[in-house]
Amino acid sequence: VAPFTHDGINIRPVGLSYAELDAFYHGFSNATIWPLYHDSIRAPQFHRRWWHPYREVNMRFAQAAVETAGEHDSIWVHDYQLQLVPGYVRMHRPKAHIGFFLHIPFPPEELFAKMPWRAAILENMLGADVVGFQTKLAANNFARAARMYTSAKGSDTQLQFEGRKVRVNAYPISIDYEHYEQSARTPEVQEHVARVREDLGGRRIVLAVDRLDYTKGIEFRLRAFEELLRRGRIPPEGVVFVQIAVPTREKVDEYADLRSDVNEHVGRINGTYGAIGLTPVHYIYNSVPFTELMAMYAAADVLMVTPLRDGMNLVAKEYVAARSDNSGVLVLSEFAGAALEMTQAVTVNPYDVDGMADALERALSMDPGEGKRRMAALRRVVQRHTVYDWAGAFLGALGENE
Ligand code: GDG
Repeated sequence: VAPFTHDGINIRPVGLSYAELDAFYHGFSNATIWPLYHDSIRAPQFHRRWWHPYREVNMRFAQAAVETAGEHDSIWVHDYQLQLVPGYVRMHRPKAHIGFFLHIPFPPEELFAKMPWRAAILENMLGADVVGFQTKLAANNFARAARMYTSAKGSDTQLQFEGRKVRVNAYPISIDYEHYEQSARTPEVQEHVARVREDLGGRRIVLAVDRLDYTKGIEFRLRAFEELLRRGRIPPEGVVFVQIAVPTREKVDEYADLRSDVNEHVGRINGTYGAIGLTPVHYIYNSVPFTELMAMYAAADVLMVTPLRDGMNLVAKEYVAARSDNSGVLVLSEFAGAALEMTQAVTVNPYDVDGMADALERALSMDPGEGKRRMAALRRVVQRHTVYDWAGAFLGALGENE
């Protein structure tokens, strides 16, 4: 594919064969690194037949960057699919300013230690001048692993590696706050909100929005909603749970299994607690258009963001940005990166089904004054730290290097 321009940005595609897509993307990226870096919630698979294409594809991305970048240019590499790119670029562009940002967690040493190619991964990440993570915890895990498995020396925030300084730090990502706040107010979205409320029979709305990924805690969340109904204090006539689950990585076995487990569980809850014309769980296995998503954020009385492990989680930030009247309650997992900033949410252990049912009851019966105070505080956090601040902080650090 030839280079092209989109929104004023020049894009140079890097081509992959289907076999490479399988091994590099579905295999090493999504069935080795993804589970390993998310607490090994599912067993990571280690295959040499995936590692070689992963290296090959990383080399090809690095090559494309080298061909387009000048000697002193800044190059910002993103995420777990491209961890080797900083090192490969460094070989050919020793004076470039290279940044690397990991969008997902970086695991503690006991887990990372299993990675058969741990030294190669760390050494190539250390090819960057700035290695950034969502949280301090991830940054510290990385610095520790680097000191353990490479020749790097130094502190948790500054390492020396092969005669260069490498900064290691947390740069929590965020959203375009204004964009979400304003989109939620448009007449088109507001009309949609009214329709959604009516369609759902005026019940209180509990919403969840995730890719259908085993890291997002969807099964435990369904159990919590089921427990809420079992307790009977809030009847199915009074509350509805809407789960939007966006299809993702369907070629990886674990995702197909998760899909059928969730289908079955939703069926069981609706079979037990539903009636003609009354469906307790509305399950959408599809991506919804942006205006609909905004309408759901604006309509939801409670948003449940309960991942078992998540680098950040932007859905939590988008929801609060959409609540300009300060209504709505955010129930948030302790294990999402977002929990470190969004301390006024109702926090939960996403493995604790009873605890989550308690949190849901609490959220649904929260005194409006307390709810508004909490939401206002949450909105301030996101408003004061947007995606532009995130990019500015990272690129600022990259510019300071040398
Ligand atoms: C990775 C890390 C980190 C979702 N459903 C629909 C839809 N979405 C949009 C949301 C949000 C995005 O997708 C999901 O972002 P998250 O941050 O929640 O999660 P991941 O996809 O796992 O992202 C994560 C992130 O990278 C950024 O660094 O926060 O921890 O895992 O923007 O709004 N958008 C539309 N329809 C949908 O149905 N239009």
